[in-house]
Amino acid sequence: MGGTRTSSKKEMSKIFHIIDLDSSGMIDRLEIAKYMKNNYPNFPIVVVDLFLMLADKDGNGQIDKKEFADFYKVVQASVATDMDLVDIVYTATSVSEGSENITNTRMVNVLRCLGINVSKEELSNVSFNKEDFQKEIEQFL
Ligand SMILES: [Ca+2]
Repeated sequence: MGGTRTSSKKEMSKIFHIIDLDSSGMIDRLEIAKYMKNNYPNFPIVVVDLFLMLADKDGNGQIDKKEFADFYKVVQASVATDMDLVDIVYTATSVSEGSENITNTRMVNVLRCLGINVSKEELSNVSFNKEDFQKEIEQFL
């Protein structure tokens, strides 16, 4: 197991450097969007934006290696299991949150990123597990 983890970490690092076109040590939306378009044309670009929004705590539009590692986990899982959009969005959100339960504040941000404007008060729950999340999103899509 340890060996596998090391090699996937190395592979991830290699990919990060490929994406980081200007070698700034950070990747921005354009760099990541370009890479995803070339390598994973079916991956929803809205999830790239969503992940940037979730991962980018200081709002400068850049993601670092650690944040990218989380994003890459989502990409790999979605490719391996052929997830649908709602599934990918949920996975991206929960991976970035480090929790399977998503708060309604976060849910509002996720929905906004998908172009859906709702207020916290309009949501039925204060915390969403996967099933709640799917129900809530499907209601708006
Ligand atoms: Ca860069």
